[in-house]
Amino acid sequence: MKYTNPILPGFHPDPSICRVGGDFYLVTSSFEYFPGLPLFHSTDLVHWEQINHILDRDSQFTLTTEAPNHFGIYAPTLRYHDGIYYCIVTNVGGPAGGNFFVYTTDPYSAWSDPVWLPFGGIDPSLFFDDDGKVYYSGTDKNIFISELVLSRSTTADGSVQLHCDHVGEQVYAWDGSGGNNPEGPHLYKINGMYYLMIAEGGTEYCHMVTIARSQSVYGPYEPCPHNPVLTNRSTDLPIKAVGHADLVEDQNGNWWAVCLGIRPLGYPFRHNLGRETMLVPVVWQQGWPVMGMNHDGHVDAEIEVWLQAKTAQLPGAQTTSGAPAKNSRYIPGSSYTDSFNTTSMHPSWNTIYNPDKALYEFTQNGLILHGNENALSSQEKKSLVCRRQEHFDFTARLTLCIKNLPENGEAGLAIYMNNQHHYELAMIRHNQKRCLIIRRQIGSLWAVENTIEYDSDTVLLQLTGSRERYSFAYSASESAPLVTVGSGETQYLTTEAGGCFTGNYIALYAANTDAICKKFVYEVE
Ligand code: 6LW
Repeated sequence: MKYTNPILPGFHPDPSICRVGGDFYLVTSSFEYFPGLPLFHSTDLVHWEQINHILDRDSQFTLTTEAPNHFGIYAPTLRYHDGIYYCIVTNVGGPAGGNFFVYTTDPYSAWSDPVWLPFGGIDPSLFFDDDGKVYYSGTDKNIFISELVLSRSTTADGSVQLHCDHVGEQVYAWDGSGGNNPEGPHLYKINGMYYLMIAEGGTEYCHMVTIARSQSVYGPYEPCPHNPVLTNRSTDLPIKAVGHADLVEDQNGNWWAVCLGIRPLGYPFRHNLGRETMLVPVVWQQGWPVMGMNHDGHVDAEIEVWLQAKTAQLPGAQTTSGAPAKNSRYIPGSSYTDSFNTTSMHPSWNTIYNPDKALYEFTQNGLILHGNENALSSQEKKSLVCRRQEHFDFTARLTLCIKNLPENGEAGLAIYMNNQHHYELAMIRHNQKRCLIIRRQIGSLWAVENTIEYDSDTVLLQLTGSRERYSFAYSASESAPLVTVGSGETQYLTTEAGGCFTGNYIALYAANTDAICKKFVYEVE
């Protein structure tokens, strides 16, 4: 089997995976973006489809506006046990923060409201032991394990409800191999041994995965003699900063790890696509996992593996979900056109924070952005609908219509890292005139770099990305010629220049005016 990494391009960090029969499910962190926790399905581990968001309503979570790119929904773990799918996660920051899990019997449908757990820290994980006991592992400066006593009840309509009746003592089990920031633990039982796999080195260029094993769940844990079992630090490989992994065994007995990694623009390292999801083959030798195509503990961009012969049947073996098709799935990394003619939001779109319904309206005649007074630079709730930048090279086109544009009203198409780092092509009204402008903000520096008078209420705005530049152009209609307006360096909209845990988004936005988005196209070669 041959495949390329990433398997989920663009901002998809902290992947967690589980298998149910012939179906794999995978979830990634979402930070301040809403809905939270995109959920993916695959039958071959390489081709994924986004089927849902696990957190899709206010009763499940409230995102804080405190720290863009730093806070919100961190590092979930996805597990399946005895007919129930569990996703455990942390909402970081704000009064509604903390650790909780949600669950469902059908991953294609709505997930439950949260069951809150009284633990501090981040990166929670669940482990279901074969004696019926359930354990929580998490990161609170170091890695701890605690027992959870869960119970089930059934409501009058037959749906399952879960409760946490008791939590055990927090036992600090292993603090890793000496790297900074031991975090992201996952606990497994494999061939009768408990394995505790964690990330170390911070989610930067020294990131790594280490593992330890024990005969008892609370330890003592014996570190693997060849730790780190996965890292790309100090290599020339194009994928960097690999870590935060989760293991899965396919239905044919082959093992795999999903992990995060980044693809820098070039040297010196800067990355704009966020932390992406990678897939690595794993074999077991002397009771320890050996990862990577060449058994060297590295993640390659192109991987060819010779699987056990029986794996020929892997794609689509037996599907257990039998779930009804949803009309709005998304294949990550695909070209995509939205004609905005339905009243629901396609799963590739996000808002920032829990949406204020007064700011967006999905109608059959277009997406109406009701811009409030908060412009792009505000970290408060604003009228902004966005989707991940998944490729270095792409073209995005937005057909936008503003009927009545008040003085200082504006709407447009932006490449957006956060409220302090974005470039945009916008229609504005300034000194009683309608204009198109290019504005760039890099930290506390900002400038309007080009202004063109434009006397029509409809415009097509185009954004083109490359490793070097983000470039903007416009035209009066789809058939009219494009006019180049300007461009800015890609490297200033990178995590290293001013971001944190997230990647760049392509954003449609409005401030101080109503604007109708008629059509959006994301095109990759
Ligand atoms: C996450 C931690 C990590 O909680 O980054 O790479 C943090 N690993 O485990 C944010 O995604």
